[in-house]
Amino acid sequence: MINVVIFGPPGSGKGTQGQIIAEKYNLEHVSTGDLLRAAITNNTREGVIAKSYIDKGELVPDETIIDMIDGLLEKLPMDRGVLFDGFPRTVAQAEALAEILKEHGRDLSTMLNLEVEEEELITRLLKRGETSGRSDDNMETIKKRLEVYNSQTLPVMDFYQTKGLYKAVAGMGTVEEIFERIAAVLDSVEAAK
Ligand code: B4P
Repeated sequence: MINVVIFGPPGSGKGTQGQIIAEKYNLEHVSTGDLLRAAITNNTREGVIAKSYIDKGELVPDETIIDMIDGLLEKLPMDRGVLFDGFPRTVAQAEALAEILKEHGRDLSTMLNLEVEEEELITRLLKRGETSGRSDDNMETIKKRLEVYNSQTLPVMDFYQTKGLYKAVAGMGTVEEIFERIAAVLDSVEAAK
């Protein structure tokens, strides 16, 4: 059983690859972005908090995110691995994840970083914005999300590099080509277990 973090800037394909990985490796797909958007649709307490941050391209406060993940892990079957998509996004979240996994008798197998050029990220997100209806897929908010990624999320890479869990994956190309690269990493991680 493997537990995996899929990491990368906005538009790097975390959600796209996350769905495929979860299906092929039989993992629970936990996307904080999807959970927050569902909370907004359902107008829950978390949703009301999250909306004001997401609309501005800012990160939702760590406490809200960590509580959400902690509560969710309680409910997941112990015989299945988990794929974390869009989480952790700060070093505080990465530290909390390590604690939460330990409490639940799990450990992290690897962190996959999707590497994509910034110009391509903007192109992908603007294209999605034409049809997604997402309040954060517009030029102004995309620029803010990229700034926030560079200042608050990039340090998470060092956190996992130090722990020996970091794997870089080239995130340019077709969805299928990128998945093949991811599968090569995950197969070797599984084989080493
Ligand atoms: P997310 O939903 O995680 O949004 P994202 O970073 O933009 O990634 P997403 O998964 O949507 O896009 P993807 O790269 O798959 O978060 C949204 C907001 O929620 C954040 O800004 C923040 O405010 C908040 N939030 C979420 N998690 C949080 C946390 N842990 N802490 C604090 N706040 C949090 O793909 C983008 C597009 O590229 C898609 O349209 C896809 O079709 C396309 N694409 C994918 N692969 C492609 C390829 N190979 N070629 C061409 N296009 C491709």
